[in-house]
Amino acid sequence: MFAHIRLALLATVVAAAIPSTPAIAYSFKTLNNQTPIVIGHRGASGYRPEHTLESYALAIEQGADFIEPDLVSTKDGVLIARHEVNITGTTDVSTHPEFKDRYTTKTIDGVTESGWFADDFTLAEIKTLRAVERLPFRDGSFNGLYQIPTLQEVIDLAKQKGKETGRTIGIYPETKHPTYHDSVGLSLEEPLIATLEANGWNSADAPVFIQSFEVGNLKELSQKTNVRLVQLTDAADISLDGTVIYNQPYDFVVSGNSLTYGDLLSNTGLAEIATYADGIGPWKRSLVSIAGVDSNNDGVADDVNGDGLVNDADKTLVAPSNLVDLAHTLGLLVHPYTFRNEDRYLAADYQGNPLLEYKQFFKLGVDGLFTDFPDTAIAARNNLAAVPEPSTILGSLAFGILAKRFSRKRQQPK
Ligand SMILES: [Ca+2]
Ligand SMILES: [Ca+2]
Ligand SMILES: [Ca+2]
Ligand SMILES: [Ca+2]
Repeated sequence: MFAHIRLALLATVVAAAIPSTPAIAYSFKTLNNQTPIVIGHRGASGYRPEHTLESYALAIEQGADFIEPDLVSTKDGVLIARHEVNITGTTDVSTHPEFKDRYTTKTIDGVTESGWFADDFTLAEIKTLRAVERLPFRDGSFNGLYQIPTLQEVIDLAKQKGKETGRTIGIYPETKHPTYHDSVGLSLEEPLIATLEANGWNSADAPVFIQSFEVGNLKELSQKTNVRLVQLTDAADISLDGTVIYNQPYDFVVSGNSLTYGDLLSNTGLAEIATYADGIGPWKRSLVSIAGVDSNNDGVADDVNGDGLVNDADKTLVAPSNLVDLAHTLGLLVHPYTFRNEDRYLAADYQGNPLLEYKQFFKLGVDGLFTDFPDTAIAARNNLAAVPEPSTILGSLAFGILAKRFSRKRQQPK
């Protein structure tokens, strides 16, 4: 009761003081109390064809701290920025008659697909292609303008922009399909480390995180480089009630290891990750999931907003998991993916306002996040940092003062 009155009194005093005091910096609950990083996912891929220098440059211009090249290998062993080995959907390769005979069918991570594949092209050939927008609901007006960059070109851009802006621009490369690349004799890890080494970025304090959905190659990398490593985790789906349905790292599928990504995100799994990596990159639904509505009882989520699609906009948030706290307790950074502005990716609770989603995740204490729209993430981060919500100021101030008093009391010898 006494504490309650004192809190109320403090709140009054603090509230009265607010108008005349300068803005109080938001206290991010990140692992190192640092401002969370914004990672330009495939660049600023909400605005430009993904994985082009133009997409990365825009991300940097918008304030991204890191740019994210996904890496696949060319036939001649050069690392280039593409999300898929299959380059049919992100380049104009299908319009090149000289490559007509390269059309083929391959099985990558157990999935059989047809098209044109990066590992059948030399870098010189890749350079004759131009990038196209992958998603039909995004701006296609930049189609056919931009080249496919190499990892070296991405590093050159980050360094050049770093000089121009006076900021540290990091890179966050992802090794795509390491098991597949090994199977075709185009292992990714060696050229990745060699390229980082050649650029003076093969060290723990380099502005670099290497990420992978597989486990084996990260463990291998942890023996070969001091660059910070991040274990990505995936999932197959979400059930109606918001339960995340986990699948497996592909190298586990191949080796017969029965553990799932869900197991990796348990306390035991995270402790294991902490032995070879510096952080985790979970799907955002492992932190905050969403539940559907099933009024027609067909077992699947309904199209609540009636736009003809069933997606995140038809679902509502469930209580956050304790994954951020679990990971932080083990010293692991948490960098969830992927944040996007379009309605279809936003739970109904946010009412189409992506800023609200970013703020929720920043408040959970994430150490960074992957976004297709770095400008929106930066706006949310700035907004949170500059203008704490009144209840947060009061709460943290009052709590801080009380905590100090109590801790001082505890420390006083009697
Ligand atoms: Ca990626
Ligand atoms: Ca390898
Ligand atoms: Ca239904
Ligand atoms: Ca809908």
